[in-house]
Amino acid sequence: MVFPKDFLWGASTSAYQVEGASREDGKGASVQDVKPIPEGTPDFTVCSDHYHRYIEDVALFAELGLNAYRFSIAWTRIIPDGVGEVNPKGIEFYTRLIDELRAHGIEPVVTVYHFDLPQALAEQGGWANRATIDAFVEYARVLFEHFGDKITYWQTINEQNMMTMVPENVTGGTPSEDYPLYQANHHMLVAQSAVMALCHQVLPEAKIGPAPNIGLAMPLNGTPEDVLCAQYSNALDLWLYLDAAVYGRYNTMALDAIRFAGHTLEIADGDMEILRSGRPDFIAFNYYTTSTITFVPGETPQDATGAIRGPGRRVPNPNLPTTEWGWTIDPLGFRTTAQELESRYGLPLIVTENGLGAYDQLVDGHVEDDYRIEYLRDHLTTLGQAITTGVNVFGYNPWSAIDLISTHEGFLKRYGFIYVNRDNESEKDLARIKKKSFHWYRKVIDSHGADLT
Ligand code: BGP
Repeated sequence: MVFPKDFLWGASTSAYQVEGASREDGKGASVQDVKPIPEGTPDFTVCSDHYHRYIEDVALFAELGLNAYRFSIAWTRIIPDGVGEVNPKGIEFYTRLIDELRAHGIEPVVTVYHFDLPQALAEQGGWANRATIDAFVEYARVLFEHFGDKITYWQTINEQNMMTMVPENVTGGTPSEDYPLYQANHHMLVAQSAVMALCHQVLPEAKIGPAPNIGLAMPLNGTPEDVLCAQYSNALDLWLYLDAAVYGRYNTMALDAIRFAGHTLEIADGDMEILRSGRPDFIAFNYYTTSTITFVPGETPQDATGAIRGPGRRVPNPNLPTTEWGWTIDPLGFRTTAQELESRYGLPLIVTENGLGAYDQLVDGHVEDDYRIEYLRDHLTTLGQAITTGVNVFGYNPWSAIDLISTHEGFLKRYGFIYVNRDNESEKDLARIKKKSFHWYRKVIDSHGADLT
């Protein structure tokens, strides 16, 4: 048997993309609710209406065979203004959702924060403001108090690296030119470590870890310059986040690239102690793709002596196909990435996202998403290979359990096993329809990963 006995066969969503009810029952606005919406896509008031239909959805997750469900809690449902009053209706909703999952034998795998910073905090500078560290720790404390006896697996922050690399994920709209990217990132790292330490202190049985987006960068050519640029890219975009979370230190190459590029980064007294105080029990990671890097003279950071001091340019990989949105498809890169994580950190791993966004078509009540089955099959195959070589992976949660809003395309770009009958123009009846991939994944789970056909 390739997959371990207690393997978590799950699927994934996030609060602001699936729930809707974005201004109901006392919920405050998050940066996602107020950001400019890409033309032709809906806002977040309805999404997949999971907030009102979670009972039906959880029943479908159980029918799919899931024994885990990875979702996020909306900070603004729990503490509408980011700090201060706790909203009882928010606590009630997640209590009901978690109880419903448990009643169906589904392990809740909870993300504390997935791109939906409270707008009230964003107005005070968001993560650029040190006060957000305390706000995050207090928010986590509320979650631990109310849900600690029901949850074993917590993830601190979804894709912190994608919030720093694409800052609109953290600030809502386009950040101002003087937004201190790496200062804000530093505050997030400190907050994350403080929350991991708090979790271990108040919930000794619980397990907690970070959830970055990890896909290795590789050199386009076999030139030493491309290799060095790819190494910088991995340091800056990946290892910065995990070295801080796991070892409580700044990755040297990342720090060099940050300082050489002239970013502000002030590390206050005591911050490194906090970083060292919080240790993860596992690494959760989202994997969609690898990247390919090349050295470009005049563009790649170089100092006066000509020494390279930062990453190169991301380019398409000529050896690999892409999705309809130009994302490179690299199943073997999934194995390489998992093995690299194992050799760098030696911690248990859980995949919290992996999947294919596509223009699914509902024809005569059916969605024949063979392309998604192929993508997931190829990735599960290489994940199995990684496990066979000794990598400790304890769960797989493809994105997404059910169709939900994609950041730039709304409902045009779908990922789910369950089709939601709506589009960008109309909410239609929001009916749930099982796609072909639903039946395929159920068979995979039933056979414990032995039957991927
Ligand atoms: C990840 C995010 C998810 C989800 C996914 C797919 O980066 O954690 O929230 O959005 O990517 O992205 P997209 O919908 O842009 O294709």
